[in-house]
Amino acid sequence: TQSLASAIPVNSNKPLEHGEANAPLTPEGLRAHPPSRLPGASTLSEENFSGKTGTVAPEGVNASIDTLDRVRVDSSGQRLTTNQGVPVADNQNSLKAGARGPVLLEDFILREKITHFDHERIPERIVHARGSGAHGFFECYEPLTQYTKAAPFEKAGKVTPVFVRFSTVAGERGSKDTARDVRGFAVKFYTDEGNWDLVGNNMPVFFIQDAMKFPDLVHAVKPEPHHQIPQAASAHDTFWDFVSLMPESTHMLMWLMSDRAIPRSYRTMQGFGVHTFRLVNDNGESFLVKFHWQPKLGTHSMVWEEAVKISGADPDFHRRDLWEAIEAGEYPEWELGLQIFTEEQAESFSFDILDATKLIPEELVPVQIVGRMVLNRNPDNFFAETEQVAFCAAHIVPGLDFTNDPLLAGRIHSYVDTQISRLGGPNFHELPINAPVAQVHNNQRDGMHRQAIHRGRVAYEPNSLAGGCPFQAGAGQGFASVARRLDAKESADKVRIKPEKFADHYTQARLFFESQTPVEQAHIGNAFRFELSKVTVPAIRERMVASLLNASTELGARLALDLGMELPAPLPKALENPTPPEVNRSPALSLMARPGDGGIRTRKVAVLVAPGVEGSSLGKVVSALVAAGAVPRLVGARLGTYVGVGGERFAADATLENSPGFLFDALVLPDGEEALQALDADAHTLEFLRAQYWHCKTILAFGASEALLAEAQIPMALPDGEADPGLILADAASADEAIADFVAALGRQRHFGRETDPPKI
Ligand code: HDD
Repeated sequence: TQSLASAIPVNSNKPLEHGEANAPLTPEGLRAHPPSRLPGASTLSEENFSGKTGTVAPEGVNASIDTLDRVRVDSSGQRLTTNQGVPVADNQNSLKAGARGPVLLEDFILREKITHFDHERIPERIVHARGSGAHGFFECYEPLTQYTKAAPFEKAGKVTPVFVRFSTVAGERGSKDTARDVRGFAVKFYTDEGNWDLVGNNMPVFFIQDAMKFPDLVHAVKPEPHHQIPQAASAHDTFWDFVSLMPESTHMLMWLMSDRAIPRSYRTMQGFGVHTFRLVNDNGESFLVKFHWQPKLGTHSMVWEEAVKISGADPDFHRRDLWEAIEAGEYPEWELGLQIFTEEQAESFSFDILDATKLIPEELVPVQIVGRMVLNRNPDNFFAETEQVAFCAAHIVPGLDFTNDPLLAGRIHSYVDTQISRLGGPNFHELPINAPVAQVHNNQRDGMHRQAIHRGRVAYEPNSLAGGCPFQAGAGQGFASVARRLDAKESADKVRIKPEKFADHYTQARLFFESQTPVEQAHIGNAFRFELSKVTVPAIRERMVASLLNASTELGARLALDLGMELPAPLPKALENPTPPEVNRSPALSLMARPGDGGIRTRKVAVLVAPGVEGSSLGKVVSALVAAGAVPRLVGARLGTYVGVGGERFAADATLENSPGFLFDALVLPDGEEALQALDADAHTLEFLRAQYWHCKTILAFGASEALLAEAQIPMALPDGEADPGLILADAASADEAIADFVAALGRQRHFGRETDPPKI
């Protein structure tokens, strides 16, 4: 990335927008960002190694950082002032009439401080309230000028700064990260032709086909209005009442009940633009497109039981994971893939590409990789950046355009509108995180919190008094909508109806279910069972199962059994004989289709320590993990140093109490008689061990610690009698080999062969 610095499309004249001819912002003046972290140091998010955290981007790869530098504040070495810059002598005591007398109205310092505090909160996002953001850049691999004139795709190696915010949907701002939910995947590209927001999700389809239903959907999934229960959960009556009456949501429900809804990390999930968009080239020709983000680490998820436990022990699990990875220089990376196709192709598909409840199987239109996105800098301030960032589906740039997707149409309106109440007025685009790197010139004026100081007396166009400026860019340079209607044969009468293929609600739900591995299908079934078992009204459960029978008789029958109901008749379908699909299975829809490279970078491993551990094998495993880029943590009954039998010293920085097993990807049990006695006497140890096993994680047991496995009733073989590839026993002689096996097993992430329903452990 370092070498990219010279290729940056930094907007060297952004300061000129404000008339700051001598401002320090020039391409040469790109600021260096000193690493916040010493090499080899811990990456705990609680620790700061420099005065300011979040400053690890390689020098100059992010042009948006420099415009933000104009507003960065660093108070080191500064005296305390009021908001008017008046130095404050005493920040401890209010101004009183006598030591025990009343506080005086005159105390403007107290009043300013309290008044500001009283107004510190802004409304949270109506959906996607809980999120985490990071800065980074997009780099184009090859010019895409054949398809689009959009600035980021102009030439190979072109770098466009981005800010990304990941989120859950239903929960409030302080809710847990690991809820079963869709994840938002919103990318703001600060292109040199203005900002482009690709406001996507980690699932390629949506619940509804028309924005008209969005408020209903959100009201149904949010906590129920009378008692505000449950928080960040879809497992309740109103959600299932609504979706069971909206068969168009069936496909999305399959995704939501799959492990996609409980990702292991934001870094291990795909992203999708969902709608069909358009690419437009210099000749005005347009192509249809779907956007895909593919994580370099592969796609990995949690298991439900684990997600539930993590939400108690570390509600910030995903936020922490993203922060720590970036601070450690393990920059998360995704490749951007495009499915590009023509209107003629679209017309031949068995489904309608304007229907956001449908995806385009990769077998039909392959995904073409066109670039990569790297997140390499944490925000300096959560509120100023992550909370105030305003993504808007309406924000597109020349070279892109919308289609007539009726869900997208509502979004084009909704996002700008919501920012006006959330961010307090129409000037939210001036907040530093939202300001484009491109210059802004128009005749819009005034409004709450206006920052720009416009010169001159002209605020209209056409004008002669300002030489006609700012002038229209013209269709060649400026944004011009594609004139073509998607379907020229359609009449343009005003109607409130849907196209016919929108009525096929089940074909792709079936496609998704049939494309999953047996393990994933079992998890989908378990998730439906869990959620529907929380529904208190039997008629809702029955209607939902009746609907699911249309997608999969196997799934429907299983659920009827699991929920203790008679098998209902399938729900009548809106379209009895839909066009047969092009494919019945699409293996790319399985999470297992993208395991990553088998590496273990950033995986967290708990290494249990106690007084008298057998130290040499532990030392070896820790070194091997560090060498492979994993993050071993020494976990003891208490913090501090433990001495091994050979005098080795191990400093535990986590405890059995503060870091329970389910927070880790793998576990190492030490050898050593005295140590094992101590671990055995602590009930946390067996809990730890059982969680690791239940959640299908890798366990390495040295020497006599095998006895702990037996005590925790951990089976040594899989239910089918095969050896458990995730359970590795080592004696002193075989330590090296066992460590290599352990690293390889950890690379496979989970050992689902252990699973039984109900779980035995
Ligand atoms: Fe939305 C936020 C994604 C449909 C209205 N949406 C929001 C965010 C994401 C999405 C990722 C959070 C952005 C951030 O991090 O700040 N939304 C989607 C996707 C959809 C979708 C992928 C379907 C394909 N959304 C959708 C519809 C509407 C909205 C149909 C309204 C008609 N969405 C909003 C909103 C939010 C929002 C109310 C809440 C806060 C915000 O915009 O800034 O305008």
